[in-house]
Parts: sequence; structure tokens; C-alpha cells
Amino acid sequence: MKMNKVLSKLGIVQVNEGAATGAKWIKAKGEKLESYSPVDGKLIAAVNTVTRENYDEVIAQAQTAFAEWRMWPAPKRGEVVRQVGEALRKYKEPLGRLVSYEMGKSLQEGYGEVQEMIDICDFAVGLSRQLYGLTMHSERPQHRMYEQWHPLGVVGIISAFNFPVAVWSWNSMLAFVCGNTCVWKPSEKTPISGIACQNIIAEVLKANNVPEGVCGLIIGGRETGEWMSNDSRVPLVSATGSTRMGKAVGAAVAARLGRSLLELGGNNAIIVSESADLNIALRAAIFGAVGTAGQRCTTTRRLIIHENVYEQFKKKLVAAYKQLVIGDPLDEQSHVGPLIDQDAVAAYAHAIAEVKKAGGKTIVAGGILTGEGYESGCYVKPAIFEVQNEWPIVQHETFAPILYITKYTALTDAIAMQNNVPQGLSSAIMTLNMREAELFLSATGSDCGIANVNIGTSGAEIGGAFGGEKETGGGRERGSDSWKAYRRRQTNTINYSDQLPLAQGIKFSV
Ligand code: UN1
Repeated sequence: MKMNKVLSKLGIVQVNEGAATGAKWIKAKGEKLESYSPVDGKLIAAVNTVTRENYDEVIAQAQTAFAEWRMWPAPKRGEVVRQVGEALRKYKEPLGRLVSYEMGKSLQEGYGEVQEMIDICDFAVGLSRQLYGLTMHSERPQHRMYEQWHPLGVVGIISAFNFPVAVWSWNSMLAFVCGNTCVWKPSEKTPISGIACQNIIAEVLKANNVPEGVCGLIIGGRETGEWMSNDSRVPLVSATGSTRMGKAVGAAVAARLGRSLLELGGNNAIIVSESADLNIALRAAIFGAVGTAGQRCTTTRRLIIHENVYEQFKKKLVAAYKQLVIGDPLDEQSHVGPLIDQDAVAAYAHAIAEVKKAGGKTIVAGGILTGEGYESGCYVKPAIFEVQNEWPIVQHETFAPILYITKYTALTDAIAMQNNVPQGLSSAIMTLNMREAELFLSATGSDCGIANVNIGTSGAEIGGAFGGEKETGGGRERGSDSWKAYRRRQTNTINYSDQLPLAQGIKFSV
């Protein structure tokens, strides 16, 4: 499908409006933001950014809508989400293609991202008939005690360029079935994918007479995120992105005693044991390191390899890296697409210079590609360096396909190395030895939010809670009981006796 056909299918025009309260668009009055594809450097479309006034209008409408939306029975809200899932199935092809073109990930991964959206819709529909609270036994006679979960209000969603659409859906679909309204600020690097999602969902909102304001969108830069973080009308801000951004959002939200849900940087390692199936380990490591051109927060950045298989595994890696095809991500032959923009290319070059300065040994050389097919200036070669784990550059998350490898002797040392970084998102061990696997998963093992055995660090399924510890921010999105982050807990005690006994046996009479 040609890109202009893709854009017209998704309702993208030359200059898009930039703010929406749901089914309705507002012509935003801020500066124009142009989105260029890292694939070929061409302009995709432009979009107006919001002014403070536009922002306030969208938030106010979200507040108004909340008063009504929270009264809808949860399964009825779930039915709307079910239809969103159907609409996403219908638009999977063009939306996946647009994500691939605007962000630069491979077409397969673009489709995969839309599939994650469909999966969260299915998950949320089931959840809409659950959202369970507990009942407890009261210490007082003829008393009943239980807890229930109520919606919070307006949920602000700040998402990153690397998953331009899926992360919005993880947050909003759970927030919706929980009875919240949402306002989404997509990354300013991928605004057109955000506009496309809004167009898709608008059809469903209209068909179901969903109150205007339930699902808002604002296009803007850092300042817009700051408005949201400081806005006490937004009880929860869910932010995905760099640790630096997350610290700013977390501090601003905490200063007003709001809630934040943070999913920030990772520095994910795979431990390759001498008992690993090396072919599985190789495939996992390569997809983990070069998939999405190293721009997932779950990207494999470090390999900690047992000394007895180190040389052998290194050879396999080098041979496999030679096979990688770097090029247009919409071409199914390509394994690695471009980085998001030239700033990312500069960060890649800087990291390589730093690792070399620290004494890193080049195993597979990097480089910026030029010439035919690489005109956007965003294509780089996946690189591998032999390093020491404690070097500052290795401790740092660089959003690029740079893989650091290092050697270990004892598994406990490998685990210590894997944990010895500021971030704590994802981790994995490759081993067929159950003692090693269980040690890695034990309380003395990986300190990450995700720990896998014989699976790489990326590619988590929707059903599990997603997020991590330390500088990753501590938040959990998507599966398991992550929905609780989008609700407030209320403990209810009901007295159906004709007495008023006090808890803890306290006597008080007047
Ligand atoms: C991210 O990079 O922000 O587990 C999310 C994965 C994907 C999600 C990544 N399902 O790699």
C-alpha cells in the first residue's frame, strides 16, 4: 500500500488539528509541528500544537465527561473497548504501516505494536466484568467489611516515540474500563500516529454515544507535559520515556501529592550460561539488541557470557551480525531500520566514542550509513563492544543498537553484574540448568521487574504486569492487577447490629 493511501485511510490530512476531546477535533492554536519520517526523511504531515487555552479546554471536557462516564456500568464501558479492538483489527494494516514509517521500526514490529493494542482491548474487556475487591471479616459482631475500587478521574498519558501507539492503549483501555477519562500527549516525534489512533477511536465513540471528553488528545512538546504534571485536575499521570523525563514528571506530580505511573529507562542484560542452548541464546540476543534498532526500553544492551562459552558465542554473534540487512523498515527483507532522528544518531556516535575512550574493544564496528537508501541520515550499523560493566557509558541507556559484552566465571557474579546498573526493567538468563534458572528468579537473583528464562529481554506479552524497579520508575502497566493503578481503593465497614461497638475493644460512653 502506498503511503498516501495509508494516510488517507487513517484520515490524515496535510495539517492536522492537534487537539481532540473524543469524537470532536479542536483546531489547536499553537505552533505547527512537522513530522518527518526517519525512513526517507520526507515530510509525513504537519499538526498544530496546543496552547495553554486549548489544553485547558481538553482537560475541562475530560472532567465533565468523567461525571457521566463513571456512572456507566463497567461491562458497558468494556463493550466500547471491545469495539475499539474491532476497529483496530480493521485498521491494523494501515496503522501498522504508518507506525513503521513514522517511527522507523520494521513493518512486522509495526503490526506487532497494533496487535499489542488489540490484545490489551481483549484483556480490558474481560477485566470489565471483574475489577474485584476483597471482603474481610470484621472483629465486631454483625458488621461487614469489604473494599471496592472506584475510578480516579482524568488520567494523563505521556507516551514515547518508540511505541507511538501501543503504550497509549495499555493505559487508556484499562483506564476506560475502570471508569476514568483520558487525555493523551503522544510523543512530539510521532504525532501523526497519535492523530490516526484518535480518528480510529472517534468512530467507536460516536457510534456508542460516549460522552464527549472521555478520550482526549493534545499534541505538544515538553511544556504540555509539564502542564499535565502540575495540574491537580489530573489525579494520575502515566509517563513513559527517559529517566530524566520521569524524574521531572514524578517530582512535579508528587509535589501536589498526585499519583504517577512511571515506565522509564532500562539497561537490560542477558546472562548466557555455559549450560545455555546457544542457538536459542543467539536468536534471543540478536532480536533483543537490534530489534526496533535498539530503541525499545526492553532492548538487550548487555550480554554477560560464561567464560567457557565466551569465545564460541562471540564468534556466533559476529557471524550473525554480518547477515543483518539495514534499510527501509517497510521492506520485509530489512532487519534493522533507522533511528528516530539525527539527535539519536548523534547519541549513538557519542556512546561509541565514549566506550572506545574507556578502553572498549570493538567486536563489530558501528558506523553511520550514507548513500542510496540512507538519505535520511538516520541509519546506523548495529555494533558490539567488549566492556567492563562498571564503565559509566555501560551504566547509561543509549537508545541505539549498541551491544556490550562481558565475561563471567561464577553465576553469582553474573547476577551481581546484571543488577549493578541504575535501571531495573528487564533481564534474562539462558540456561538449561534448573538450579541456575531458579537462582536467577529467586529473591537473590535479578532485581528487575521482568526476569525471563530462555527468552530474551524484549517482547513481553500483554497479560503480565510491565515495568521495572530503581530508575525504571516502579510503575506497572497492562496485565495482572495493574488496573488497580487506575482506581482508588475504598474500605467500607457496615454495621447492621443495634449496638455501636468500637474497634480494638475501646469503651466510650457519654
Ligand atoms: C517499550 O519499549 O516501552 O516487551 C515497551 C516489549 C514490548 C513493549 C516495549 N512488548 O518489548
